[in-house]
Amino acid sequence: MTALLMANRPLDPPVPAAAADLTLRRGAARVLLRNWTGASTVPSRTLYPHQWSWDSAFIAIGLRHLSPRRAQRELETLLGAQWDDGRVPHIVFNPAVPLGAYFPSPDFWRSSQAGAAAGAPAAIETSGIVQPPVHALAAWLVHEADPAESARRGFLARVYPRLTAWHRYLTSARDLGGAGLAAVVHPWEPGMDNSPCWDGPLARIAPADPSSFRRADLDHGHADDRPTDVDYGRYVRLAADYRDSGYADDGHAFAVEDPSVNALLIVSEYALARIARATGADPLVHEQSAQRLTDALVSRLWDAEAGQFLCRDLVSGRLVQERSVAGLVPLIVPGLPDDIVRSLLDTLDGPHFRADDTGLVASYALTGHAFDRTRYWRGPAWFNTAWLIARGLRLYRADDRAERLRAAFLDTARTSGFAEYVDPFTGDGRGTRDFGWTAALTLDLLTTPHPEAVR
Ligand code: 9WN
Repeated sequence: MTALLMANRPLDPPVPAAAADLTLRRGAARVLLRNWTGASTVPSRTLYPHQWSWDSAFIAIGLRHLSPRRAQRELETLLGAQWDDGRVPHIVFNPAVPLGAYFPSPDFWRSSQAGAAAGAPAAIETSGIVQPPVHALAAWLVHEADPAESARRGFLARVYPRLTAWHRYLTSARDLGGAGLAAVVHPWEPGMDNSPCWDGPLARIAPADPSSFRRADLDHGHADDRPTDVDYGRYVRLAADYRDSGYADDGHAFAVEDPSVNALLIVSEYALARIARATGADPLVHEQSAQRLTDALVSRLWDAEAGQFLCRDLVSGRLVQERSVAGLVPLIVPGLPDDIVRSLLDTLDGPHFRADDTGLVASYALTGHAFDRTRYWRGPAWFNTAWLIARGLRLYRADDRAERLRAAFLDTARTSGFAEYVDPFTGDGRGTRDFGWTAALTLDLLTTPHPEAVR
């Protein structure tokens, strides 16, 4: 080749889109295969070496494209650790993992003993708190990936009673505000652990003595990406108090109605209606419950002035004046009034959330007083919330916007090595890498670019 021709050749020939997608798909599949433990998938081999509840739901949604059977198993393993009162624990511990690998460990939660009155399993150790109910949605999507295999294994018929009991727990024992919405009683429950939304409600909680526990997260995560020691002390205090009450759902010092948790509950109720119809049960009861929850979500948590949903602190009775991505997630809820949808779309693309350089959605307002571009849930962009918002955009026919978010998601998942979360301005990976739901939802967006809404 002549020097002239060499000089004209682009240094980095563009990789054709199809080839780039294939490489990304293979990378995502590799993460899911490596994180599989035989019965479920760990979010991260280092930072999170057990099974987490909402992670497993997102992971199953991706895993269904690799192995519908393994995706069913993922959900069945989680539901196998359900308590008799209906709660699905936020962590199911792997007994083969050393106690020091993650804190709080099984000897902290002591579920099989302290949770006995609430019906915790005797032979499996779990945490005693919960995470957002993405599971019925996941079960339906997993079923749809291979209805014949699902029918052969009786998948829907087996998970339906467990999912129904799970939702019943949330809408009864956790209706702490008395208006029909499910409340969370610990910042780990909504899955957005360190959100500034909790700063006010948490300020009332006295931190546990720092010498009474040892954080394992700092062995693998960077201190700047993780919660502060004082916040950790408060998490520990709340969890210990809950445990010492026998995991009873009264007298909570921290109780919040979160819009994202309730939006996911609504979407999962609609999924449960589909599951009911497919198994010969009554879908109506779930559809009515979804509609009641939607009314309560709008009347209790919509803030027209903010142009988004807010959290309600049940101890003070007031809305928490902090803008979190949790307030945009309800875009996935079918049947919202038009003016609310328009406002949500404006807020999504307004100064608070629009991270132009990456095209992703910040976890907390870029303009907020507590914004922090690296510390988790206080600003960084996450992939599960982007996936949810992209679904909401499709639901409300904002297809171009959904496509841009999808493209930004895939690009950043690739460049960040399937990071847990990223700096919203640069897309630089933060937290851990080869993170389960980032890989799983990548596979899902590559395989089902135009998802149908579940209603
Ligand atoms: C506590 C596992 C979990 C996610 C949460 C995320 C983080 C745990 C932690 O990791 O929380 O549950 O130790 O920080 O905030 O959403 O489910 O991936």
